[in-house]
Amino acid sequence: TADEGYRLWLKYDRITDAARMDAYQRRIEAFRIWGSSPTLAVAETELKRGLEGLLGRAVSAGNSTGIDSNMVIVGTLADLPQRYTHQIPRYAFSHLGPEGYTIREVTVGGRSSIAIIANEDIGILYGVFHFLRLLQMHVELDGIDVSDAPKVQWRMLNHWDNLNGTVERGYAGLSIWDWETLPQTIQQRYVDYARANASVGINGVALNNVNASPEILREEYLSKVAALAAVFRPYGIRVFLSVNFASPKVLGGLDTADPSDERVRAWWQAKTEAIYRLIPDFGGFLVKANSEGQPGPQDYGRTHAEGANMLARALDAHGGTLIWRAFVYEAKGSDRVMDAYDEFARFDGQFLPNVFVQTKNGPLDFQPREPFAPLFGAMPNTPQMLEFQITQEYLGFSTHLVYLATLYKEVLESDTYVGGKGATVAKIIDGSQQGQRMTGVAGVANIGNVGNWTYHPFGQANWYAYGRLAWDHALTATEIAQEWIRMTLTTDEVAVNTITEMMVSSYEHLVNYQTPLGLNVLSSVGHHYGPQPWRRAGFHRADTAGIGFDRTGTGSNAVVQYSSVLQDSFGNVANCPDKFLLWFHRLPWDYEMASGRTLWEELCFRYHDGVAGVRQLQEAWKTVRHAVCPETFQRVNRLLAVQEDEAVWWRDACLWYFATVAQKDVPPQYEKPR
Ligand code: GCW
Repeated sequence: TADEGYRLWLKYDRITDAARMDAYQRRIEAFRIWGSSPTLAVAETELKRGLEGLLGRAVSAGNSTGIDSNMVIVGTLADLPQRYTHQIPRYAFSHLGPEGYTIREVTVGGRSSIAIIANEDIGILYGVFHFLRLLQMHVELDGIDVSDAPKVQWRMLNHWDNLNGTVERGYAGLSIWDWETLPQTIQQRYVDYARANASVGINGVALNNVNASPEILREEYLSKVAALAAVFRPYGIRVFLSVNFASPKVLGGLDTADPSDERVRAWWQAKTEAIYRLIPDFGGFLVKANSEGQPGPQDYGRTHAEGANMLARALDAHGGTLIWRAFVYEAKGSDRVMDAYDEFARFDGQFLPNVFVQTKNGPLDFQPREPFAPLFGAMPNTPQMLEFQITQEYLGFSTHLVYLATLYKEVLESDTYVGGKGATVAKIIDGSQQGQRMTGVAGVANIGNVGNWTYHPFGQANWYAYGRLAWDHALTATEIAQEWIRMTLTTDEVAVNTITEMMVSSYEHLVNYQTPLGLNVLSSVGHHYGPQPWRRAGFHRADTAGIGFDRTGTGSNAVVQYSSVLQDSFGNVANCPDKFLLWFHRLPWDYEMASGRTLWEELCFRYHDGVAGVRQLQEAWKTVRHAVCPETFQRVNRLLAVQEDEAVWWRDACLWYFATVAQKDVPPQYEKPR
């Protein structure tokens, strides 16, 4: 169909499985929502649209006929009549919090219905999306009893969208924000964006690039921002803005942006007040300061903490939140991966309570694979927001099929060993390990204004999976893939399994054909598209003697930023996992690997294996042709061909280059570089 892809995972196409359809038809005659609010109104619209689409008939928002049979009953604990809720113990609701919900069978006078119940209206909306997901996945409804609530408070998308419509590191067209026609023109796309986000529980969005234009704080832009905030509000989504630290100079005509200057403080206070007059539930500011040329407090001899606290104070008066990024590498020493920790760990406990420090998952920069950033665990008195990248800056742009849930899970499940075993990054982030009360996760968005939002049809899965994991980090990559496939592509069992296998294996293929064994930043300088290892010697350190970055005591000693247990494993070549080997160690080409191969042979093997993996994806995709829509089939098919071509390009460029440096030959069992 023409809109193939635009509807994302919210297609609600008529169910074709006859038995399933029959069961659902009998169970769902009508629905009824108690209470009224803008959020309940969008919940009702969604439920009606979903049910009518899936069941293929009109479904009335029944005035209760008095016969409570085969209904979908929806409402908050406060709004619903007692007859639906009295059977449910009150404690079942206490742990649901403001955003959680329960979906269960309720029986009144011997007649059974399904109830979606929450404490607050937003929980109802999330419950409705969950219910529709169950139907899309053909889940049995008899005896249903699910309860769910988010593990993390802020589940954010960060857009790196510029005001001129371009998107930094965006590969899906231009920005979806049409600043020119806002605030008057509200595009349907803004609404559908909010629906998609709410369907996975995303509740905060930073609209503009962290390399922030001061212009965003001009009044004309703020009225546009307010118009978007009004669209998102019923969906439980609050708007944040990235701000430029030098705004008081650029916009305010001051001669300084020094955070200790009274005029600067007053300027931010007044600006913040003006924002809250327009947007009473404004989320707050996101700041990239003293990083990659951006202005910041250090320009005036002040610290990150002083800069952040100045803005946090202005926001605090209105209940706002300040998110300060830890992505800094104006390398004091010779190893940039150490900088964020060196710069930030010492400020633990010095930030005001409404400040998040936002830290990328790894200590370098969104590489295909990095160990987790050692700041996680190292700031027990500071709320830390974990920043993932959904846009595939270093993972094949929007032309490679790479399912990122695998990467996200690897990070979330990494044990920091801070304060003992089991202190995973997930537990640091959700506050359960160190007791932070504010908690959050951010993902750098991969969407743009192309018809299907993400360009690669499987890019949608990364948006989806990010949202699902932000809500519940205990979900597995496999189950999330299956949800997404069933909702988006097909419910054919064999095809679902094939595509799941494709998705779950895809990440390792990319790591292998781009940066195996802990290598990183072999990509082209600037745009980061394709390989350019010959300009990346500072990262891989290859020469005739060997390859890898020594981060042990004989090198930069970055490994000391990790807990002692990890120092023993990462820092010890015999214990270091292969996947991080060359991240932490510099080794001779003939170093013998656990596989029995030499390091050089292992590199050849991995690059070869990565390409072979992409060819497996191509083969597997061919087998699901009958089960997915023809347009999507062709599109993915073509993209896989590009991916295969580029995987070969990566392998050949890297192996040719390393072979030259190492003065080695590629063993005959592996394909020779072209
Ligand atoms: O990965 C790098 C990107 C920059 C980006 C920066 C950051 C927004 O190449 O484009 O700038 O990270 O995260 O600040």
